[in-house]
Amino acid sequence: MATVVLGAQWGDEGKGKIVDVLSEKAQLVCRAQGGHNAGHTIVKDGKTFDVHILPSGVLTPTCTNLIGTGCVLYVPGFFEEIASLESNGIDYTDRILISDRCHVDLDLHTRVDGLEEVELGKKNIGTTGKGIGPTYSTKASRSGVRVSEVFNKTLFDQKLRNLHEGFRKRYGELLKYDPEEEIARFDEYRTTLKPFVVDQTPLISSVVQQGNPILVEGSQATMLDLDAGTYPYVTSSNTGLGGVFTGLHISPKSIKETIGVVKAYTTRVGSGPFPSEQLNESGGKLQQIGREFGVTTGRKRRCGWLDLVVVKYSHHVNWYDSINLTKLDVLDTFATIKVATSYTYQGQTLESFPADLEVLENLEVQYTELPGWETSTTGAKTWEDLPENARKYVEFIEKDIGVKVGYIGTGPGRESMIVR
Ligand code: 2SA
Ligand code: GDP
Ligand code: MG
Repeated sequence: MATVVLGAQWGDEGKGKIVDVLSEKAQLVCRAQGGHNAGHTIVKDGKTFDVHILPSGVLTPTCTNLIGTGCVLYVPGFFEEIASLESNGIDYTDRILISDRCHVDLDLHTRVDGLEEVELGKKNIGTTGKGIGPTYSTKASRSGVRVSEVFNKTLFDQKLRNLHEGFRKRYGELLKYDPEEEIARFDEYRTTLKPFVVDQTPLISSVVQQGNPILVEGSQATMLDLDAGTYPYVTSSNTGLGGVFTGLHISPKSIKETIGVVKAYTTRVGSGPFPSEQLNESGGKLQQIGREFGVTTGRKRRCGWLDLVVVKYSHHVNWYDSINLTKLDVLDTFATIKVATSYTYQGQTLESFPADLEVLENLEVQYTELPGWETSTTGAKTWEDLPENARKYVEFIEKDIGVKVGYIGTGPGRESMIVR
């Protein structure tokens, strides 16, 4: 049976932490979508680990970790992460697998990502610059390269030269890319990559048929989903529940629990609408106390109050069975805490999170003010450890969304978690 962990806002809610915690009970931890744009931080025994393409079960010795079909793989980045495991003395032998159907994120795609952003000028997406959009684009236009094709040198070289030719026609000299250099690099990866590559279908089906636990780790989040998110300010994969099925081919019937990870406030990195953003002292305080910096790019994350219109919308996209509310401790010093509870546009209350960017830019946000608790919750491990106003904050969220808050984060370490 599978447990699915999904980001409910604009990412960086703390998915890595709960996946690490839950991985102790999983046989297989799978990533279904995204690439090394993700940045999942795990704090274990006082040590901090960042993973990007590797699933967050890698630190759990009993866990096998799969980079599933719906992911895109940047091979040099994969080997860098493997090297970092080695330098930290983590034994990953036979525990890291890559689907042979993943698409390969090439340096060529990285170059194109940069050029697309430059072309957009002020309207740029604020991508991580990791080639994600161009890799999913070549996948959709059927000219991409799959991991299985890396092992057929003649085919791989030809496909890479063809891709280069297409982009050269589009960007000319600006491309500044030599396909032969990348081809030569892949001549070296070919043998080192091979042992990691599998056909995911028999692997997943045998784990499911034996009734063993699978944990699925979402990356990015609902509001960055290619279909459900704030398009075009999104990533290029389905970060919601749908991506789990296309990326891993598990049956909806085998999902036992879907956990939505919700930060106790909101952050966004990159451009695009963010109705509850606080470009003021409160936003600065959240950024500072929450140490809100991109794990992959180091960019400062934009910060604002918790937005329940967003979380409710995200619930209606993914249908959470429970919520993991994270970073509650970051709110410890606020005397009052605001929560966005509805939007109005041209005097009318909106029924749900709107699709239209024009509406998003011009809507008004209604907030409910709740009293803070002004007491430290850092490291709290039980519901009773929480001050009354913190419990009321959690209950307010539960009531508004209609989903139980089953897990509460009170610090970065895996032990700082309340399970209800
Ligand atoms: P891309 O690179 O094509 O996926 O960018 C498109 C948008 O998706 C956003 N995006 C992210 N948002 C939050 N966290 C992500 N991972 C890193 C982290 C981000 C970082 O964990 O901190 O280090 O900057 C992530 N990955 C993609 C991106 O900002 C664009 O808005
Ligand atoms: P992800 O992309 O959803 O995995 O989240 P990130 O790892 O990018 O960002 C979450 C950050 O918050 C990381 O630095 C975590 O170590 C940290 N974190 C996670 N949960 C908590 C929590 O409950 N409290 C605090 N203070 N930090 C947390
Ligand atoms: Mg992150």
